[in-house]
Amino acid sequence: MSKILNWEEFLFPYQQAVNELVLKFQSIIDEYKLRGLYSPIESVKGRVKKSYSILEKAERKNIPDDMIEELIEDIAGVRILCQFVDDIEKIVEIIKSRDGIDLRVIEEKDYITNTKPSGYRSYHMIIAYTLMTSRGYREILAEIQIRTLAMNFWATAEHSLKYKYNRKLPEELQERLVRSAEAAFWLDKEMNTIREDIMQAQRINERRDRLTLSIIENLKKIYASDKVTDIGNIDNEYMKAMEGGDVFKMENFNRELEALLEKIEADEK
Ligand code: 0O2
Repeated sequence: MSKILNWEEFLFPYQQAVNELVLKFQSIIDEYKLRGLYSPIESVKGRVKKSYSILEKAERKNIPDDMIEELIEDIAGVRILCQFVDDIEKIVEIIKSRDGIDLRVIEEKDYITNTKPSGYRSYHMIIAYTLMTSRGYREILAEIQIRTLAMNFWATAEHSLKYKYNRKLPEELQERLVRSAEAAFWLDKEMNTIREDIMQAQRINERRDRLTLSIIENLKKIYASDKVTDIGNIDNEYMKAMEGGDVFKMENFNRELEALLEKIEADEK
């Protein structure tokens, strides 16, 4: 029988730590995007381990109840996904740059260089996160898992299968999983080699999205003005500028719209 009687209270700070960490990593993504830069972090999510899962791990590892907080490092868990293997190193640097500010890095486990026999690849960082509670500052252990989308696809599938087979996967399935982990890693390595091309394409797409929004906003303002008489001509120019999604043509058209808007504003004064 567990000595932890009030799980809600026990897990509360862990949930608070997960919420704060997810918010902080999400803000990093948002800031990169705002500055029109490529974000090494693709997405982030977190979870607090369920009480039954904590107890199962404690039993499996012979951890007494009063040592759970100290020895189970992944009660608070954050998972950071990235597109390319090279992004992992950058994310690790981002986390290390916060060392001594709002967290302490306790341990790093590189399961990419040291792939697990199962085929599992991921970079783990165990941190002590500083939490401000109603009773003052407190450090909470958390595990940050950093992996590519391909690594995550594999790990999620394997995790579900492990649950289905109660952690004892049939040998043939284990072998197939090891082979598919290698295939996923091959994909990661291939994508890494064409990283620059993919990133450039993504940057152009983002620029095109921002330009489209700006053109539509400018057109709205122009249409709302009673000073413009040749709307038909502007419509024609719009169709030509948007044809084929050429960013340079769109940029030129947007500059023309901005100049026209400036003239309208000057006339209205
Ligand atoms: P869950 O359900 O994800 O929370 P261990 O002895 O391996 O159980 P330890 O010593 O705390 O755990 O550390 P380790 O090996 O770094 O594993 C921590 C977590 O990494 C695991 O938590 C998994 O989330 C993930 N992980 C590690 N190995 C594998 C693997 O082979 N396959 C998959 N899919 N995930 C793995 P939990 O508590 O085991 O599970």
